[in-house]
Amino acid sequence: MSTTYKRTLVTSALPYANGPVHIGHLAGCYLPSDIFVRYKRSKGEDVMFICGSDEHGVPITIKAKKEGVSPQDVVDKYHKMMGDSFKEFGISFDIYSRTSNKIHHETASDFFKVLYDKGGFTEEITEQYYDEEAKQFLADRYITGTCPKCANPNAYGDQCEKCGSTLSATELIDPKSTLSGAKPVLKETKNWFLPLDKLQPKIQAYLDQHKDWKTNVYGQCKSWLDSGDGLQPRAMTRDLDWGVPVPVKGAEGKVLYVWFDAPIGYISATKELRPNDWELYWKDKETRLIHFIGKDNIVFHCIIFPAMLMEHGDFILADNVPANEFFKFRRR
Ligand code: B3M
Ligand code: ZN
Repeated sequence: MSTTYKRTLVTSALPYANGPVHIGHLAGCYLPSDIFVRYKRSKGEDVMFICGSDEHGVPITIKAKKEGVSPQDVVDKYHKMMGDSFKEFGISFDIYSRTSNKIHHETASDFFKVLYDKGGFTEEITEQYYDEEAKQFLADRYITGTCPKCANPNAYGDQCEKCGSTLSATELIDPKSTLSGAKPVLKETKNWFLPLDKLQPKIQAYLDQHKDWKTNVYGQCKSWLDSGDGLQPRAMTRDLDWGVPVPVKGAEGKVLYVWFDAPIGYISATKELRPNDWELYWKDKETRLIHFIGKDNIVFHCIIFPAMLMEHGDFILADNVPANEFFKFRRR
C-alpha cells in the first residue's frame, strides 16, 4: 500500500527446535529477510528484525520420547544449534529468542485470556483417542494403524507416508498408541475454538486490501476462503503436557495450540528486546509489519494470526507476507 511508514518490523518464521537449520530454510526465508533488513538499515531507516525458536508442539515431545530425554532437553540442544548457525551465516537478527522462556509464556497466556474474556472462543466437546495405560490423550502422530486407502500397516493418525493420504486418526484400522501399544479408546474432551467461520467477513476485508501480495500467497488465502463452506472453527487448545498451559479453569492438562502461541512469539521477542517501547512496533499505525515465511505457513500468517490480532484489538496487521518455496535438495 502507499502509506508512508516511520518504521518497519520484520519477522522471520520461528524454526521448530527439533532439528538443525536447513539450507532450504536459509535460502527461502532467512536470507531474503536479512537482505531486506540490511537494505533498510543502509538507508538509515528504523527497522527491527525478529526471530527465535518455536519450541512447542507434538514433534518435539515425540523426539524427546524417542531419545529418552525431556522436551526441554531437546529444545535446549536445537535452540543453541540453530542460534549458532544463524550467527555463523551472518543473519543479522536484532534478537533470536525462544518460546519456552518466561516472557513468552506470560505474553501468550495473557493474549489467550484477553480473547477468552471477550468471548472470543467457542467451547466444543469432541471425541479424541485416549491411551488408558499411559493415561493421556493422544495427538494424531501418537497413533499408528493400517491405512484405509493402501493397507500400509504403519500409517500415522494424521497421514500415511506410503500413499501420501491425509487421514484422521479415527479412520485408521486397528489403531495403536505408540506410547504403550494399547488400543486407544475414544473419550470426550473440551477445547476452545477460534470461530473463523464468524470472522470470515473481517478476514475477507483485510485480504481485499492486499491484492498486491505475491500471487501464491494471495491465491492460497483466496482458496481457503472460497472453498466449500469457507473457514471453519479451529481448536486453539490441545490435550498435551508440553506448551503454554491454558489459563482457564477446567483446562488442566491442556496447552495452547502451538500455532496459537508461536506467532505470539514475535510479540514476546519484541518485548524482550525493547521492554519500554515494544508497543510502538506492534500498535502504531505508522509501523509496517512484514512476515517472511515459508509457503507451508501461509494460512497461519495470513488468516489465523491476523484473526487473533483483530479479535484482541489494538494490534496492527501485516502489510505484506512474502512466502517462498523452501528449496528441496534430493540425492539422485
Ligand atoms: N515453526 C513452522 C516451520 O518451522 C513453524 C513456523 C512458526 S512461525 C510463527 O516451518
Ligand atoms: Zn496409505
